[in-house]
Amino acid sequence: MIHEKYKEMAAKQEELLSRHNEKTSFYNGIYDRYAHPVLTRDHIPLFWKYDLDSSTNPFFEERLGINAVFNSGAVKLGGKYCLVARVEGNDRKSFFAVAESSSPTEGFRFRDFPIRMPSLSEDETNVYDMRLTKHEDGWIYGVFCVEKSAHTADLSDAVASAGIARTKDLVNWERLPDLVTLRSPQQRNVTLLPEFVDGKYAFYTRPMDGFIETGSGGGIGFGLADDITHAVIDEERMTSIRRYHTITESKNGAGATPIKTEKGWLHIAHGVRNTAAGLRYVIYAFVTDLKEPWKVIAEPGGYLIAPLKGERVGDVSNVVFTNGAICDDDGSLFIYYASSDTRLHVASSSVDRLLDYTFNTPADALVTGKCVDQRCDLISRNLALLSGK
Ligand code: M1P
Repeated sequence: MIHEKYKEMAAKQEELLSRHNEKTSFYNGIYDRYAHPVLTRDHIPLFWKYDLDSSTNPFFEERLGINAVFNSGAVKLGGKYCLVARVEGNDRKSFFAVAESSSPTEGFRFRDFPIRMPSLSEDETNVYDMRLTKHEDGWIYGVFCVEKSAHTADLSDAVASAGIARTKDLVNWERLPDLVTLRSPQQRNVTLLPEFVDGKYAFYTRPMDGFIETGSGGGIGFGLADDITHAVIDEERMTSIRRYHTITESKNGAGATPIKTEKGWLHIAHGVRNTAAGLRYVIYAFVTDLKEPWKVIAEPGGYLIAPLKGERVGDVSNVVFTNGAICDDDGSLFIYYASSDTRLHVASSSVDRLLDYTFNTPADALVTGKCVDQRCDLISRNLALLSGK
């Protein structure tokens, strides 16, 4: 028999799932924020966590709890906004699950089952942060981080690589061999461009010396692979590098799959800096050339999205992170970003707005004197306008 508590909890969850999500009063002219996260652990179907049978679960206890729902790949499929979320169990293991809605900002519901991503070896301890690419070859690719134990005395020592799988429906996945980067020992935050470059599969990479430290890995790289079924990259050209005293000083990694615009590939990435309170992750934007996508042609200084108010607190506080955005045919843009490795939000904007932002926001001048010059220039022009001169 179904436990009597189930009905009560299902009704409560239904209120959450059908809740309207309105824009907040936050304003910067670039994007809008929303009152509620689009996915949280409370969005997880009850039947993923509880044994509903009162004879085997008389106290209606959670049997397989869920800790967090966060970093999500995003793609529009069959008219639906589909998110492939990173779902983390109480046991710390992450897996992927599809939540979909006919609205970009509310009403996301998980499909009945999570994704059963085929493993390539027994050693694959964790998978997370899938970037989805609708490629011109006809497949939808998921590129994600695969984590394995390094089998050293230090139990936290792990090896990260870029897993690749492809699908047509987000249900059935064909796992391909992991990306091999001949000159970088580890990879995280790899994303695949939707178009061939010189007839090859084009990846943005994030070369790393170790599991946590990027080390000599200078930021976001770019590399080409002849064959996606055995993807091997030799040279990684650095695209967006880390710089001293900027938002990317500690780490610089790709975010959402780049969006093609008339002016270039729009990137919504993440930068990390260190503070006395630990790492701070923010989201920033830049544009690369359409013909030579390894070349940055516009990069505004500073961040696009930083953790705000309640977003600042969670399992890994002071973090915003994105690995998915959806651009509609009318140019509306929805950036799905997670806060503090705990929940998923949406910010809405448009391609026009973000191109205006990326091309017309001054670049980081790198030294304080020049940054003050930039600000004084803006003030002078505004004061002249205000005084009618
Ligand atoms: O905890 C913050 C983020 O840390 C990692 O990102 P990066 O590789 O840039 O350090 C990822 O594990 C990401 O999932 C996580 O949100």
